[in-house]
Amino acid sequence: MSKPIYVTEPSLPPLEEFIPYLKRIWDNKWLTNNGEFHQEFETRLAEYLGVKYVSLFTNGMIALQVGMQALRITGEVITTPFTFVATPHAIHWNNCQPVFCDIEPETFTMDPDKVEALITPRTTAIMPVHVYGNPCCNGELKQIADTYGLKLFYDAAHGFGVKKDGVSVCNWGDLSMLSFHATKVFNTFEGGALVTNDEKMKSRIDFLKNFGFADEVTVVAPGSNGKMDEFRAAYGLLQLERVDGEIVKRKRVAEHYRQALKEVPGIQILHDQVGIQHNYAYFPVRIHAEQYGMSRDGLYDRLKERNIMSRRYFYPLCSDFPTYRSLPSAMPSNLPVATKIAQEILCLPMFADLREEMQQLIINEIYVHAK
Ligand code: T4K
Repeated sequence: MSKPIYVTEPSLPPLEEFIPYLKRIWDNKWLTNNGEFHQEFETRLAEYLGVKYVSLFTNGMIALQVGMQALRITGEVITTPFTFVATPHAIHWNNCQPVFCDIEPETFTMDPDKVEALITPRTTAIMPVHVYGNPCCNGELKQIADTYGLKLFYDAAHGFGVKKDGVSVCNWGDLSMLSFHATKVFNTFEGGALVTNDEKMKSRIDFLKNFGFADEVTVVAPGSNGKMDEFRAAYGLLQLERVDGEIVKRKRVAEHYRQALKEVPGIQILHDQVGIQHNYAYFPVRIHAEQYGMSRDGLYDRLKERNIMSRRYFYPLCSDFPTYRSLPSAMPSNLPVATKIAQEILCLPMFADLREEMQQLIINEIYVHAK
């Protein structure tokens, strides 16, 4: 059987380009704790994103956890069930309670019209997710956050390179978290970042990601250890030079899917939004079983038999996991849109080096099962 086609495949720079960076790390024997590559990567990333400050992290999950501490979030946090489980887990690890809000049917992001009804005296923050890189309705969410004095902390794990009207979505809210996991548009093997335009927030985050140390003998808060090491910071510098080209290649893959699948009954495709520079992080489609002739799970299984590993991100909904399902906001009747989309969604393989003949295999298999 041929090699599986996975939902994603990381892009790596040529190994020989990384060797000089490794040599330098070996020579300096400076491996972590705010080394030269770490400092340079933070600066270059802030320039790339058009933001004031970036704090690098060892992964996105720790960045989320530390970001909540930095913002002093307590009590209840309004979030989306249609996300990777890291989002509610970060809330849970901060001894807070996630309150699940339904999503919009077009973008799958938090529905701002449903937020106000979920606010209680215990609510201190809203944590929306730019799921698949689709930007949330920042204007409405910010207005609600401002009106009720809530923090707005974006899980922008999928949002690298996404811009609205030429401005990175990482400029939105009090804080944004990026993930640089191997499966992301921009990867540093594992990695992540918190992004802010507030200088004081940047230094608070930097204390908190280094055990709370402000200097050699002063611990200002019960911090964690979220630091990115020199290996990944150096690799990130190299990746930064390539990422725009990778996004262009992803766009080509997305356009080919859209063109090829547009006539298939029951396959609903997401289109680019006006004014948004997308990153094509994922290629989600909705399978409408009656029109298509097969359920989402049916197609998922058929593709798998052909060694095509699509994924049902984000099924089950986070609100259906044992830790969360007894919460009042987790009831499926409160989350009708998310519940429906979680049953219909399928992420097709999407990565920069998805060759045309591989993509054609996927498209053919989808056609074969159509009514
Ligand atoms: N918030 C959101 C909204 C997120 O989506 C995530 C992470 C986070 C927060 C937390 O950020 P991090 O702490 O991860 O930085 C993956 C990733 O592990 C996870 O990072 C990601 N979201 C989530 C959506 O997807 P899995 O369990 O689906 O990964 P896995 O190992 O099944 O990989 C998927 C496919 O990718 C594999 O079938 C093959 C391919 N692959 C994977 C890896 C790891 C490769 O080709 N090479 C690789 O090295 O969770």
